[in-house]
Amino acid sequence: NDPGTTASAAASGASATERFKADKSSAVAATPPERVDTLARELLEAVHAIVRKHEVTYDEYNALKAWLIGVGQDGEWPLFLDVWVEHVVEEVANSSRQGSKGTIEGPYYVPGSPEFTGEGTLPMRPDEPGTPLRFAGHVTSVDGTPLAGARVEMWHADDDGFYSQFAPGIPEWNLRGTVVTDADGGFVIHTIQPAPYQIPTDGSCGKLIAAAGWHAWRPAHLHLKVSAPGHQLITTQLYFPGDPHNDDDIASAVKPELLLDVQTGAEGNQVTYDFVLDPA
Ligand code: MBD
Ligand code: FE
Repeated sequence: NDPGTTASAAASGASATERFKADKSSAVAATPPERVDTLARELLEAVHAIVRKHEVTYDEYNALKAWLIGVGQDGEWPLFLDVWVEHVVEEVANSSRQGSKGTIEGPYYVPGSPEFTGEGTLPMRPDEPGTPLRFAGHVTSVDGTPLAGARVEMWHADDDGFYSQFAPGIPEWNLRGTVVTDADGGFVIHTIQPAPYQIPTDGSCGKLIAAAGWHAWRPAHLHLKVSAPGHQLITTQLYFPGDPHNDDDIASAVKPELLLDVQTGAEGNQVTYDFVLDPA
């Protein structure tokens, strides 16, 4: 990336916060008061118990207060919550699913990416760096019925670990696209293989990571949403074998079922992965 167009935590955080407000903040009105009472009270009680157990000092309390203020100012609430909380929400939400496993969405999904039918290439720059990847598969129902007209949306970071619409200087729909399955439920997506990804280190989440002595890495990953009429939508991510961070993802979002079996070749890499959807 050019100097001067380098992504900052505050800029990508502001974009992620606006994205969330536009797409998802309507959930607030739908939470009944009994649930708010129970959940907010138990969360606060858990905090009180930690303060007592560890005899938290005023200095530590003020450090927490300063940090929480910073998370909001940097727009990093979507990042913080999706990295450290969403994986448990996903586990609870999808525990009874019979079909393909899913995992967290993360903060960088944008609905409405360019569509193609059957086979196509994600929008990318003419000189897009990275190893070419052919990703193919089928979408079926849990009873084995092929699902024609299913939608497979894919989005992922570029070779520098940046997402279009959240980092500056990248074309709007770069490495984001939607393929509609053919009559057999099949699809083929051509893209480039993403690189391991570090969450922004120059914002409040990065400060927490540094202060705690953690690392900021996620393994390289493809994000997907797979949907078909009458079926449950699957939000998932797929990972590449041998990535050093498959075992210590900062976002705890890797599952064994989500590891790809990639074939390497002179023309690039190839992989197949099928999606099985539960009835709605
Ligand atoms: C990502 O790219 C991501 O997938 C998650 C879950 C959190 C931060 C950045
Ligand atoms: Fe991601």
